[in-house]
Amino acid sequence: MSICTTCPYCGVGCGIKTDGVQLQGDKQHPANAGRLCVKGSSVLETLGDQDRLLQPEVNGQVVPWDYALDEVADRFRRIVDEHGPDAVAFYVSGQLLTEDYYVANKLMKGFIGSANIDTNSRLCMSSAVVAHKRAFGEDVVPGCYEDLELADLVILTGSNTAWAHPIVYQRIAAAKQARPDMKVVVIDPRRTATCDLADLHLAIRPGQDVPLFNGLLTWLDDHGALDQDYIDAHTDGFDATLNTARQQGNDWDALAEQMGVSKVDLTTFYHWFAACERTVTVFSQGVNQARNGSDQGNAIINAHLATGRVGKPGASPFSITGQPNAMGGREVGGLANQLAVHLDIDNPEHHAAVADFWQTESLAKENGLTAVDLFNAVESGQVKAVWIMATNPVDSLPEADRVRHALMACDTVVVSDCVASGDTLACADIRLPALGWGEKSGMVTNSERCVSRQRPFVKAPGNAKGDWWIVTEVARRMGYASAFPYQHEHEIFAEYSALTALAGRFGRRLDMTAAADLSADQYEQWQPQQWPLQGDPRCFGDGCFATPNGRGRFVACENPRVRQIGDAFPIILNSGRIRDQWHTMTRTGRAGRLFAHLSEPFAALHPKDIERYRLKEGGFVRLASKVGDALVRVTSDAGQRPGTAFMPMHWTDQFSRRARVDALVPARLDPHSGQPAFKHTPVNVSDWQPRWHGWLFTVAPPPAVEYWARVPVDAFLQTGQVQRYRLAGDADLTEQQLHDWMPEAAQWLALNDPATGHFRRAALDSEGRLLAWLAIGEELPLCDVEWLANCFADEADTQHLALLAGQPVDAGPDLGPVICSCFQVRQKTIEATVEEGADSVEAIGKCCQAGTNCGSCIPELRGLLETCSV
Ligand SMILES: Nc1nc2c(c(=O)[nH]1)N[C@H]1C(S)=C(S)[C@@H](COP(=O)(O)OP(=O)(O)OC[C@H]3O[C@@H](n4cnc5c(=O)[nH]c(N)nc54)[C@H](O)[C@@H]3O)O[C@H]1N2
Ligand SMILES: Nc1nc2c(c(=O)[nH]1)N[C@H]1C(S)=C(S)[C@@H](COP(=O)(O)OP(=O)(O)OC[C@H]3O[C@@H](n4cnc5c(=O)[nH]c(N)nc54)[C@H](O)[C@@H]3O)O[C@H]1N2
Ligand code: SF4
Ligand SMILES: [Mo]
Repeated sequence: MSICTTCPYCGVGCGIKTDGVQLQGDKQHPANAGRLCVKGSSVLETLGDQDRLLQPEVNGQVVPWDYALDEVADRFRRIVDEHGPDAVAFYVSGQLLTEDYYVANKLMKGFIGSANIDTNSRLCMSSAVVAHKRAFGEDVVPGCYEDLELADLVILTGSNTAWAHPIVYQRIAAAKQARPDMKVVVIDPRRTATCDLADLHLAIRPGQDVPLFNGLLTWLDDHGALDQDYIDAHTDGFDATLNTARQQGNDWDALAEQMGVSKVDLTTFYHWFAACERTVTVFSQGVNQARNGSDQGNAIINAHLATGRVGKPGASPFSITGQPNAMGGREVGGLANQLAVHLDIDNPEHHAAVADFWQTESLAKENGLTAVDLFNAVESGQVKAVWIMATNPVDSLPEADRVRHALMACDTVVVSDCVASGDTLACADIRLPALGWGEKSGMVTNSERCVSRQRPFVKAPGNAKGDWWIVTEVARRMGYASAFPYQHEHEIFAEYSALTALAGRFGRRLDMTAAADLSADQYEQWQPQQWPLQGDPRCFGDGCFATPNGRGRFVACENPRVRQIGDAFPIILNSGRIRDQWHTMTRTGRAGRLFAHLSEPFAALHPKDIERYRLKEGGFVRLASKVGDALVRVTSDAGQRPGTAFMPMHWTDQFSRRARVDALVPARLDPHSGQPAFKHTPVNVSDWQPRWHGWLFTVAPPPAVEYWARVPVDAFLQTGQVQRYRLAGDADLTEQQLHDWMPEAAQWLALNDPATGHFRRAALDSEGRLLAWLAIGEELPLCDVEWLANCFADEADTQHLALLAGQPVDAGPDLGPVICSCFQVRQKTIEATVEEGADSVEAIGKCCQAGTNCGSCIPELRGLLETCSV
């Protein structure tokens, strides 16, 4: 039987229909109407018990649930009694469901009595939250996805929409195809796949967003393009904001020069903005993750307020959320400086109302510690117990090595997670197995405030439990049983929905009250619905805001201080996402297919910088910042601004030797939101030339060498899943070492050529089945890694000669990297179709299927069309 559920990945929140074997986009879901990107359509491949955390563990011992829950409750109880409630903390995640999030927040703020609960949304959305609250009085995204289709101008700033929100990108692309007059502007220092849709790409210098939007305000004023009636009737603070914006003057040549773009491009952008009543500005981490992320958000909103373009069809600022339930977490109050249902901790009336609703006398009175400060407090010993749920701070917080040391030294670290091995899990005293996607049940809210169900369709593995259940059980054991009576997640959702009545009482737009009396059956039947559950799906379109006087607020945004780039760290390191991986890879890292696009950690640099710093394309680069270092491959990318580099955020110590980008990122925070500046880390780069390179296929952990990167292979031996390691090293290798890297085997194939430093080994069992394979050389040994992976899966005994060669005897030509992950179509195949006359994405699809399923590779197909036809 098929069920309808919601994709576990990004904040687009696509509906999925699946029976556990087949999976397709849900045609009825308003977010995607049946479409799915490559991550969504491959999610079934990431399921399975392999490397799952299946039993609770205390100090490394498997224990029954009762024991583990008592232990958590006792330790937290003891620390609170001895040191007060602020000596404990929760660190949670936008990947929790609304019900999980609600009970975690209720327990910490409402009953333990501390607001020391923060979430990874601090790293993600908190600057946008500040911007919304300052401008609108409430953290509300005013618009809907439909607005992107109605707009005449779509601005995508600090957003690699094509890779990070693919279905939103596809909706914009389809709208533009239907209405070719529609314009798309991308603002990003880097040329990304998103730029393929752009009529204009403003490759501004990193961090120049405030000057850009301040310039826009000035330009609109100079050209009589403000909506003065709207400003007068519905807003406060315009004059001061315009004055601040005007401080940089209106010399467009000088401004363009400062921002590193041409004057024509700059004024074209301003002109289009002035001309298009229907303008949507989508913003994401390039805006939020900055020293002045909150101001960057407000500078965008200022331009929309000044033209009356908020919450109207086709016209809105649109902060797009990252995680599947980033929005839900903000609704229930997962941030340390929010109460619940968009109310404020430090507002006495809000406080009294929530305390009354929860029937508690211990409701936290002051804001708690925000993510980075929270882990600083763990480091200093002020926080003595921390419970981490559904996030991986040892990889995703800035100064990640410090975070690891802080956790190692902390008295009590509890981690609830789905997987058995992870960099944060390795620091845990107590490990609690949580249900994952496909097993858990609850609600999520997407970027356009649409609340959808995640429904279970596979059996819980081992003893894993839902996060809400785990928190509820601990709450009961801490003495709060009467406030945590829940038997089923639907009771929690109904309670949360009822609580939103308080939001309405205090003039907030968040309204779920129609779901307050939801029965279990209605909860089961829930169809995706936007809040406010009743009335207009857009917010603030009438010019009435959630501020005390109902007026929207301009926020004067000072230009950032120009930072001198020192000789010690001359490159600005940017970081973010790649198309086929999700965060710390605990899910996407299980599907070999998702490594076909990009299989190793890398730093992308401009070809000029590669030359200047004497790096080698395809070689290795050591990056060092004030706080840490990394070792990754070099990618040449003419779309990088000279003087900048880009590293993906995904690789952890589980997947490579030293490629955690957050080991490099210093904890520089936006002063209003506490969000770290992940996009602008000063680093230096230097070449590393290993003495040898290699490939190793084995089920064993990686050998201790200078560089390794792992890709799981779709082949299983009795001892586990086969892994493919790319290796490189400096030290001489001995026969013994090579021997130690290989398993016990009945038969060996070996080739030694000490003259060229070339060694090959294949380990076979008594029936001739492949157990492990190794090749080492001064250059990277030639082999067909996909063919080799298949040799592990094949029952048939492969020819020994081919095995030693690492490729089939009748090997065809190298077809280059996989571009279309769905149909595994490679670059050379696509290029051949173009050379044979395919002149559009559709034509390529007809010839070789590429791009015809999820469409995630369409931007790359366009790129190939361009390069091949040149
Ligand atoms: N494939 C994939 N998709 C994802 C995720 C994933 O892990 N993988 N994660 C999800 C999550 S949680 C999030 S938050 C979103 C994030 O989605 P995005 O924000 O779109 O993704 P990022 O790659 O972090 O960064 C976006 C862009 O900001 C640009 N940028 C850097 N500095 C500046 C600057 O100074 N100004 C401007 N204007 N731009 C700048 C970067 O070059 C980058 O291209 O993605 C979601 N979707
Ligand atoms: N340098 C740099 N750093 C960044 C960013 C960046 O752009 N650059 N982006 C930041 C942003 S926007 C984000 S959102 C963060 C993301 O960073 P994280 O939140 O640290 O990354 P995830 O890999 O999503 O971690 C989720 C963890 O929860 C587990 N999990 C999954 N589902 C469940 C569940 O239902 N219950 C429980 N208990 N566990 C579950 C997974 O196995 C995994 O270990 O990274 C931030 N860090
Ligand atoms: S765009 Fe892709 S990753 Fe995001 S929700 Fe839709 S299918 Fe999932
Ligand atoms: Mo995020």
